[in-house]
Amino acid sequence: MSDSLIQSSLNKGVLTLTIARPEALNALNAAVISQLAESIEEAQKQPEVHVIIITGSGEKAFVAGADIKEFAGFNAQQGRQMAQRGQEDLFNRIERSAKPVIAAINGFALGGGLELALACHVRIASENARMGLPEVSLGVIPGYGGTQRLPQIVGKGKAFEMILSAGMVNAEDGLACGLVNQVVPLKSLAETTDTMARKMMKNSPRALQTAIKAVLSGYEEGVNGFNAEIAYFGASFETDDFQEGTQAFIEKRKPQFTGK
Ligand code: CO8
Repeated sequence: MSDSLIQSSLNKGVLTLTIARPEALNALNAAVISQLAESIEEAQKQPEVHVIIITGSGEKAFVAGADIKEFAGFNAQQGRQMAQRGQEDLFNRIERSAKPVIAAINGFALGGGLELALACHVRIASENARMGLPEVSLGVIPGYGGTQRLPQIVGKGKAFEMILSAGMVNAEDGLACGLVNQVVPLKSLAETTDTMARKMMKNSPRALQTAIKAVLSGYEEGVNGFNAEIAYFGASFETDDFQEGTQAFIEKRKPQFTGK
């Protein structure tokens, strides 16, 4: 599958979605958001896709933010709609993906670009990555989940520093504060991300999906994450993947998971 703004390539279970708008440093306009959302949705239905990687085209930017030129003339209602639609259609959908999603941050990840990476389950950055939420420098605030997901990932103090200073952190600082999981040279980024994806892929697809749900349940309003974990844990015992995983261990062989 391939279209103009999202390049899609499937390699033995790993789907890489590349945002291809290099002339605007891969900035998220409405068309990118809708095409990326469509690709993520489609990937949920494709049994041959096990892990999804999101990255940006070129060697300079992952995504340099929401498209400033597109939203510059918006009023309050349009701004609210843009944030709500984006969050519902894309950012929440990525976070709730049944298949793990990894961000391969290959350069600038700013504003909506960092928010996109924050919605992914794991972030791997290249050494040239520069990350930040510069919205307040434009007179707005993060609108694609940044005020919520950044503190969840790096803690409230560091999140306040990043959001209020509008400054950028480099890859090394991002690693130190837990913003990214790993930092590698740009030339190794694709390979390292692929290795991480394949490590995840060896596991039960059903259990991966359930583990994602269990982790996220702790962030849902009114849900007790520990109780949700108990329920999800118990339900795992009725899956084919549980039978296969435990039998394979006992028989000293590799499991052949079906995801059921
Ligand atoms: N939107 C639109 N165009 C952009 C963006 C962007 N976010 N970023 C870069 N571009 C364009 C530039 O305008 C330029 O185009 P042109 O050649 O036509 O002038 C081209 O990409 C190349 O960029 P630069 O020439 O600026 O490249 P530099 O290497 O000089 O600088 C930077 C790179 C530092 C990344 C610089 O481009 C920059 O500061 N970009 C903007 C970063 C930013 O502020 N991002 C946050 C945007 S706000 C946001 O994301 C809000 C999210 C929440 C919205 C929720 C809904 C309301």
